[in-house]
Amino acid sequence: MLTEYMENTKPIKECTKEEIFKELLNFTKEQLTLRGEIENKKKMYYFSSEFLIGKLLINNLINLGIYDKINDELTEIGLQLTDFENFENEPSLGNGGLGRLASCFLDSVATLNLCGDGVGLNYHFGLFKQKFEKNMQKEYKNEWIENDSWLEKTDKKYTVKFKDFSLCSRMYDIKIIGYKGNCNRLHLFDVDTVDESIVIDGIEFDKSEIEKNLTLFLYPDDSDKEGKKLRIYQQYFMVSCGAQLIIEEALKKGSNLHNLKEYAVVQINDTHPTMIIPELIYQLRKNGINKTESIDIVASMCAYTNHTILSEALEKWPSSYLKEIVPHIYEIIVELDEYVKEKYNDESVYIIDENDTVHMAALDIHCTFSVNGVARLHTDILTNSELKNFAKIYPNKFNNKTNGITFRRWLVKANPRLTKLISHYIGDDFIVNYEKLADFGRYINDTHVLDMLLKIKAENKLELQEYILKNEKINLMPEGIYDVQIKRLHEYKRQQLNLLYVIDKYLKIKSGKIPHRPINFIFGAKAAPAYVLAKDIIHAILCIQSIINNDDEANKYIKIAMVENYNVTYAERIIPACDVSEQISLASKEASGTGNMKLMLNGAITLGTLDGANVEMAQYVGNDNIYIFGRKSDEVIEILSEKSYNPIDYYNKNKRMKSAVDFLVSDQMLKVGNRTNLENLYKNIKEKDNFMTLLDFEDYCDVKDKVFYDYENRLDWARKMLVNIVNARYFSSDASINNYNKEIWKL
Ligand code: 26V
Repeated sequence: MLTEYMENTKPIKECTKEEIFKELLNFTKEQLTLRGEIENKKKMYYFSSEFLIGKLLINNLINLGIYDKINDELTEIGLQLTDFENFENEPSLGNGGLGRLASCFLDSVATLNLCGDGVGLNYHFGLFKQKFEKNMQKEYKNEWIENDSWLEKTDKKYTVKFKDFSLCSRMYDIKIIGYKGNCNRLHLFDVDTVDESIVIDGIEFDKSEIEKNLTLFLYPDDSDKEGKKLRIYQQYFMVSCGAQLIIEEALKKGSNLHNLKEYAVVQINDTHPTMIIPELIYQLRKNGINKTESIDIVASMCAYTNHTILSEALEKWPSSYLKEIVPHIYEIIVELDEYVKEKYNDESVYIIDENDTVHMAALDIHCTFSVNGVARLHTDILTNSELKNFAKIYPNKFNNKTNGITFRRWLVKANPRLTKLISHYIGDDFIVNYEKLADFGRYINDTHVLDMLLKIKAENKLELQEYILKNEKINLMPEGIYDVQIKRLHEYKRQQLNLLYVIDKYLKIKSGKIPHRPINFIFGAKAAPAYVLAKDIIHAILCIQSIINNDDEANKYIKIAMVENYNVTYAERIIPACDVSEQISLASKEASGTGNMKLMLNGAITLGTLDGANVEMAQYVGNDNIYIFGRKSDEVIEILSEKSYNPIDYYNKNKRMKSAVDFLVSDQMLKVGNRTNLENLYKNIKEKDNFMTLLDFEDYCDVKDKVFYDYENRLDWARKMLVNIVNARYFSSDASINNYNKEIWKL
């Protein structure tokens, strides 16, 4: 196919790799245009400030169903598709789980042949690029847009009105192809006036020139007033473009707008796109629909997904900012708030509080027809505690939609070896029919299959060793265990707990107690640029990495690899090679997690707390196939409400823990690290420890030791792997999207 396509250019054998890549790109784009668009009277619009789509060439070829054909053609000239990964930049349009979820969902929506588009922003530098300098995280702009990218510039333009000026938008599209199916689109809005040259040092820029800076960065630092206002500008710009698109498309299909809900349903991904509600109301009124009807229409076509219970992460904007930037929208928010205040005599459900602060989640809950959490436990906590006063008012609105991941990227693309093995035994239907994966369970006592699972894992581990050696100059020990914690850096995710275990292990080795098998501790995490403690934790991990990896007495037994600029591409390499998956958040704090599901699908065994989707994972695989430790969510919620936790009590009681904590400010650490940062972390753990690391430390160490001990029974371990792989079928995003469609979108 490719060779034919290239007939008019140079013969493929005479081309450089770069030239072949360009041809591959154009060829794949052409194949995509040959596919039809998914059409339907009613369309779902997925509004999200993030879409972490990952590289697209291989993914698109897989979904086109021509990956093997093209790869075979390349093999004839001694190449393979994976040789071209490095030529493509990874789009930097997301931050973590929430953005990757949006992308898995778009893949599943298209694969299930549902009509649904994504709506977001085209950030030129997206999320920062992370570099490590002097054992510290440094942020740089992430230039991902190329001339030959997947972005299609369209002629669609809308005027977005702010108080003192208007901006003209430009829509870019990325095609989203379903597996062996047709296409939907991801619409990314931008302004032509954006000026990349105003970024001076790292990620610093003048926050006041909106027409120049609007779409430069995802989540610009909002620790100051200018930053907060810029976020409001971004959010309103996104939803206003999206609302105008929805109305235009509905009118074209024959809607009279009174019946808009028959043409469009909006899924609001967290609170960032919440202003879609007042904006749609505003647009409908502009089109002649009266006050109450416009509110009713919008509430009947919008649905909201909550992704966190952490109060500091729930968006609240001072009224004055909204008044200053989008007064016509603020006016509608006031109207909605008055309506709420009239009806309910309960301050906890007000949209605007007594400090004149607008609670975006409250606006969502009142003005949508569906509110969902992202895992069973998370939804229970929302309805029974965090949002219980809302749940009382609207018992039927609250529902659960457990997250999921697409098998196309996280198995077929990331782990071709495992995909081939499973396909060999049960055929390849499971790629789109997740229930079929159950058939692989039949091989639970087949020693050949179990051996193959171990062999594949070993090969994937070797590949990762080579990659990390090349990229990080760290030489992992592939005969050892790969223990992996990859996720955004946050205190509640407790990378510091993992780190304390590593320190403990190191101190043990120094005192002569060596592990029976080498262990590689692999970390990947970015910290928000203004989140000081998170950056201090990264600093501590990097310092320990430098101490241990350079200590010849210890580095035979343990190694640390904190990889630079962890992203989707890196995840695709680490996940298939992982033995032990660290999911160790403080119970009740991780809404769901999705990395846990990806690792499970690739045969990693979870070491985790009963938090988020781990709870459901544990129910499916049973106690023998997952390692659970730590306080349960209800205990944690109680301790938090009593305010009774004091870390120093635990520190004083446990010598092993004390030594590990004290090591953070030891001479050895101060030699490679910065005193201020290390002392800040040390003090925080001893005096505050907001997410109760020390409370769970002992149990964590004991269970983790048991994991490493059990790893030695290789056949038993392989059985655990198989049980995990088979049960990961419940976490296919196809399953989640089926539920969203049946219960919310009704397309
Ligand atoms: C954001 C922030 C920003 C300010 C500092 C504190 C903080 C804490 C948490 C967050 C998370 C915001 C929402 C989010 O990304 N939630 C993630 O959504 C995933 C997809 O549903 C889910 O798997 C993760 O558990 C959840 O943390």
